[in-house]
Amino acid sequence: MELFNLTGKNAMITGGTHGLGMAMADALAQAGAQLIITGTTPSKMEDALAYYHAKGYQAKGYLFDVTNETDAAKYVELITKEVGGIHILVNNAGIIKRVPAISMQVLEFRQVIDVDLVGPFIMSQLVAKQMIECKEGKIINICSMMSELGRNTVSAYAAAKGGLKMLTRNLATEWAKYNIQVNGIGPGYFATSQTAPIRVDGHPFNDFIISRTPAARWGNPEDLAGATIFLASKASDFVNGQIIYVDGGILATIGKPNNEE
Ligand code: GCO
Repeated sequence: MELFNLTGKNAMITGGTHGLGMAMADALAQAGAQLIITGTTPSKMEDALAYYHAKGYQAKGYLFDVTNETDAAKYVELITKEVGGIHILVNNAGIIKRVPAISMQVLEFRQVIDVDLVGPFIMSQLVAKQMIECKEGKIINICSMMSELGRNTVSAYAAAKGGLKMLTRNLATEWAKYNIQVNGIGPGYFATSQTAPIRVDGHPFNDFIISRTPAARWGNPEDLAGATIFLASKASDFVNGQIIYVDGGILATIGKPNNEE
């Protein structure tokens, strides 16, 4: 199990105050990592740190916007002084706007691209500078089914997550020689606040996802723990530019007719 031991490692999880980010942070802490949680909402950060500390985890929180390169640089420098080097970066912070492409405001489109794609670039570039110096590092970009597939109303999100998949491959190409492994996790459809609006009982999307997913259920955040620990640990030292889809089988199938078991 030494392969998966993260004791002594500092793991930064952007947007780690709730949802899948919190689940991945929890997994990394269980494997021994010290948590560095970023967020933008003071109340969410306060609640998240209370949760992490109640579980006995070492966790510090920093409130800044990952799309603001000046602020991000300032905080990465502060964190490095206060906590030490960042060994693991999980680019999880993201937003979604479900609006038909024909009526989406350009500003809305740009906002999604900024948070979901430019933010991970900013954070990866800042943290990679120190990873290059110590010749080791793990960057995990949180992609999506929409890195591979489109669907109505999520054009900006799909463009960002598709771009994040290719950013993952490109950073892996440029930084593997420094022993930095850059990979991604593509969650399928998970029961979180982000999907709550499309998960309500009777919502057509809820029934659709259950039928479209071979595992016939929504993912639970803890379903991401294994892939997260794997990509953050020595076990993935020769894995570069890969997206691990934790999706209950959605991407493996064209689906089945409604009346088929
Ligand atoms: C949606 C969902 C998806 C999921 C996830 C799938 O509106 O289609 O919110 O975006 O959250 O990204 O991988």
